[in-house]
Amino acid sequence: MSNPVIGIIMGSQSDLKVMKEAAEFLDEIKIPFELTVVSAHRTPKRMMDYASSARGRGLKVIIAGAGGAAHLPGMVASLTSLPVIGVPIKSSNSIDGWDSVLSILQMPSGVPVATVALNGAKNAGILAAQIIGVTDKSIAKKLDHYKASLQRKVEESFKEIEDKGWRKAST
Ligand code: RP5
Repeated sequence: MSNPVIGIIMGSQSDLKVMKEAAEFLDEIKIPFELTVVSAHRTPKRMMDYASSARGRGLKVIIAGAGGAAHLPGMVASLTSLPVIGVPIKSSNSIDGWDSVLSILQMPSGVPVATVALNGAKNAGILAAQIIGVTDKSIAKKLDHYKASLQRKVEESFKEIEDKGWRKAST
């Protein structure tokens, strides 16, 4: 795999501090991706071109992040049949983040966006990798290792607490 199979887009460069977590995960697991800024409001034609050419360019999943009146993920989902994962971002124009969450989450029937938590770009990267892993065994294996590492971390944390003399749970 060397051509990008995942597209990471965001409404503004100011979203990069959050969206880079998706890119970092994909780098870690070695899935090729492309990353750029596409604004639904400021560059609508670019958004339409990006979404409508995505499948033809070999992309399999799109991760789209936006804040405030976060229309990018939903509009991109309306223009492609690729799965779109939406990342609501608490941006400078967000009231409290709920505006971004609801703008991405509350899609009309027929046009789904898989919405992750506020600023949840890492989970978007993991979910995109899991979608690729449905048909790519080597990616699926790496994800199994990743999940096992999460389990190990929790096991280490409770052993550390118990070693400090806190009472052991019965399970
Ligand atoms: C949204 O407006 C962007 O996705 C960003 O989260 C927010 C603020 O953009 P800037 O004013 O920082 O460019 O469209």
